[in-house]
Order: sequence, then structure tokens, then C-alpha cells
Amino acid sequence: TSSAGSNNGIVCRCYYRETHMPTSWHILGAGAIGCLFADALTAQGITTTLVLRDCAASAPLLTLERDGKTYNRQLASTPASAADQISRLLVTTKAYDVVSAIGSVRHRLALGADVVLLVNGLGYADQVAQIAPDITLYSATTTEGVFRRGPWDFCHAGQGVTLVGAMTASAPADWFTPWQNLGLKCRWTESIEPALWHKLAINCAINPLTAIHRCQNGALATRPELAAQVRQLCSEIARVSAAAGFESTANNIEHDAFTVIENTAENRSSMLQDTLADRPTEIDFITGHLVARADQLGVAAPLNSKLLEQIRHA
Ligand code: KPL
Repeated sequence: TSSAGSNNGIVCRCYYRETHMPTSWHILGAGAIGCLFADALTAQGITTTLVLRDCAASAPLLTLERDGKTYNRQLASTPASAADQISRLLVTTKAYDVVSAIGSVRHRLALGADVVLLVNGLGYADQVAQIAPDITLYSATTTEGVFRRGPWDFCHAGQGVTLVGAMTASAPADWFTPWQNLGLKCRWTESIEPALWHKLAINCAINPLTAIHRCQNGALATRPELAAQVRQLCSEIARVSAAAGFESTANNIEHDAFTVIENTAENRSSMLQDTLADRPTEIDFITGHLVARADQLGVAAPLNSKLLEQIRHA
């Protein structure tokens, strides 16, 4: 917690880390991944509160299907505009919403608050650090497969792995210990940046094509003209990755992209879902980030650039 006092006009802030208090979490972004984590944390007895921006706080009754069984859980919620302090925040919004979402709870963030960004794409972390310079920032990436069936109704279709780490290599944070017992596979990594880049690369290879051709992921392997485009995207991504120092992605992207396509053949990518629902897409934080990096590094990425423009102007 933090407390502020004023002495002759000088504001003094004292900060005490909550090392002796039970962990509690707020979750910003009540979509599929946010609700999956809200459920898992609550099930472990960890006080977890969804932060709702659009509506007055109510107590959502979550329905979740998992391993063929459906169950309900009452979740706690709070409006973003409330005043009580947030010391641990998991952000699971869309990439284009991260900065404004964190801005909406900026007044509630404790000095040194732990903030975990579990969001697709790259390119928002610097802006977050600018608007909230006092927080401790972590990033995460997940392959959990969960989709929405209706309001507060989700299906956990495929178990994945969630990698979590600090932007500068460090041992697991103190709050991470209970995350190892959530019934979700959460792993700490000392090198989150290559993991985030690898996820970005996979999304660049799959998402724009599925959105443009309005097809399931699997069509990118079964339709030869699309498979050829995936290969071209991957060779461009490999060159950018090599120039950016992400050797593992540079060496494996084509193999890894086709493996994900095969494993998620029946899925509609998140970008296709956004397109079909007439929502904004995350293209600027996925292909847009890759193309910006390619430009900085002087590497050509013509097909990625073309798809970026196509999606932007769709
Ligand atoms: O992450 C994904 C997405 O849809 O955003 C993939 C891996 C492409 C699975 O659909």
C-alpha cells in the first residue's frame, strides 16, 4: 500500500510492499483469457476482481466448460472508476486497448504495483511505462485455447502453456508461486522477449491471411495458394527475426507456423473473429510491429506490408 502526506507543500509518498498480505489480483479485460484466469485464481482462494470499464460493477456469474464439464462461478467485479487501490493487475485486453485501459485505472495503481501484460502483439509496453512509470511491468504470452459462447459463457477448448517473465531477466517474482498451482500450465521464463517475438511471428504468418480469406486456420495448409503465401511470409519474418537477434524464430518459423496451423486447424484466428464481428483488429500491433521493425533494420518485408495495408483498409 502507499500513503501520501503533505509537508510545507512537499508531497511525501511512503510505499510498503504487501509481502505479508495474501496476494490479490485485479483483471482488466473480461474476455476469454481474462475470465479463464479469473476463474483459475478464484478457485485457488486468491481474491480476484474483474475491473469493468463499460458498465456499472455487477457480480458476473461465469459459465465455463472445461474437459466436457460445465460449471458456474461467481466472480467479483469493480468499476474502473472506483477508488480502492490495485497492487496486482493482470491485463488481458485487446492490444489496441491496453494503454487506455491502464489509463482508466491509473489513479488506483499502487506505487510499484505489479502489472502483467497478457496481450497479443507488441508495441504498447513503452507507452504503458510512460503513463504509469511507477509500476513494475511483466509480460506474458499464452497458447490457452478458450472462446466465448455468450455473455460470461466460455469454453476452454484446448490446454496450452502461459509463459511469464520480466522485461529484464530475473528470477520469478514473489507473486508467481501460486500461479504454478492454478491448474493452468504457467511457467516463468528469464527471456520473455524472444517468447513474445515468437508469438508475434506466428500471428503474422497466420492471422492476416485468415482474416482476408475468411478461412479457418487449417485452410492455410490445405489450400496450396495460401500455403505458398504462408511460406513467403515466413521467409520474410525469418529475415527480420535474424536481423533483430531472434535466432530461434529465424530458424524455425516456417516449421512452427505450420505446426500451429495443423494443431488449430478448426480455429478461427482472433483476427478473423474480430473481422467477422466488425471489431477493430490488432493488425497494427502484430504485422504493423513486424513491418516497423523491418523498416528500422532495413529488411524487406513486402508481403507482410501488403497484408498490413489490406487489413488496415478493409
Ligand atoms: O493466436 C492465435 C490467434 O488466433 O490469435 C493463433 C495461434 C493463430 C490461433 O488461432
